[in-house]
Amino acid sequence: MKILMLILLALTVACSDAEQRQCQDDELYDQLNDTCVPRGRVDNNVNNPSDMGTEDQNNDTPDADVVDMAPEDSPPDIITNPNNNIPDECDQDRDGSLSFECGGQDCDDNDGRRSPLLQEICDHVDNNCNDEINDGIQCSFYAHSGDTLYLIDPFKKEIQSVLEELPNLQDIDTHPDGTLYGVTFDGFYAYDDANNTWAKIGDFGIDVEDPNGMAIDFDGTVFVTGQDKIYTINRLTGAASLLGDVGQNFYSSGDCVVNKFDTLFMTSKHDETQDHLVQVSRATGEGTEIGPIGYDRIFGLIAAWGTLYGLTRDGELLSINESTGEGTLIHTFQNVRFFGAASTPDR
Ligand SMILES: [Ca+2]
Ligand SMILES: [Ca+2]
Ligand SMILES: [Ca+2]
Ligand SMILES: [Ca+2]
Repeated sequence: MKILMLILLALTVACSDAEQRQCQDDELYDQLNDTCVPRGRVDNNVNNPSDMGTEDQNNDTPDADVVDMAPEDSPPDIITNPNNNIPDECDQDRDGSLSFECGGQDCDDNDGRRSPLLQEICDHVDNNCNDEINDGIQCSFYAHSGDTLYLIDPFKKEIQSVLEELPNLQDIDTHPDGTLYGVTFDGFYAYDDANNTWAKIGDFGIDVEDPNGMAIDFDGTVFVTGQDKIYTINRLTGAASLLGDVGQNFYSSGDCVVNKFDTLFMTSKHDETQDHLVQVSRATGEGTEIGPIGYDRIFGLIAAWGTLYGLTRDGELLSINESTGEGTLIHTFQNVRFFGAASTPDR
């Protein structure tokens, strides 16, 4: 009995396939009425959406909607973007916004980062086509010298003084909740931005030699680098614990940082000619060389908007390649000696 049913089923499928292949190129197979119909008339004959799906699978023909929207008499030389049916020549960057030439409002049809449909983000361009770069958004990170807290905009290359009384901070960083924390030689601090003051949370409790770098990861774990060691800090009490030796003669030059992938980096001054970028295990503190940066005395590292920035004692702002360590000068701020800097909360 089972064998008989299988044979019948196979015959039915074979018969059905054979009938479908009989339709001409300009026809579609209408399964509901078991007949071939001219393209473009399928919708008139098929009322049940589920039947349309079956038909598509059995006939290997274009979707009925596509047939309706792209009739056969379309000019063959205009290619349409399958996502929005705008001719490619009118939307070269495929951001869904038409060029001026085609009557649209895309202020740059060769740049998908720019369109009146987009929101402004922190980068080097005017994303929303209103002729202003980064308007209406905050694109700055905190940095500090020995006595002044600054906001730095790396896109407009602007620096703004925020506070001029600091508790001898060696470095600062931002918790994912937005709170700014700092370390001095003798303890752990938090910035109270409502009152524009720094408050001490507590002492380290152990000897931490020359703590000159601090970073906070996405779990809120606070790391501090000092000489050839890395520590973690209890954020509620300030108490420090040794995580481990960084190893390989690495020696903290001035900062560590966690990027948006939670990778921990530090700068090392073991080479007298220049600082090196070192990746550090968040579990053991063990360091791995990434590469020479080409600049020395990098006292601030910042992860922000997907870029790793460095700030030097000579007022230089660098971008640092996370894969090679190579530093590129963005700008030199005059008369500023950077001691430390903080990443943005979302890195
Ligand atoms: Ca466009
Ligand atoms: Ca565009
Ligand atoms: Ca804009
Ligand atoms: Ca922008």
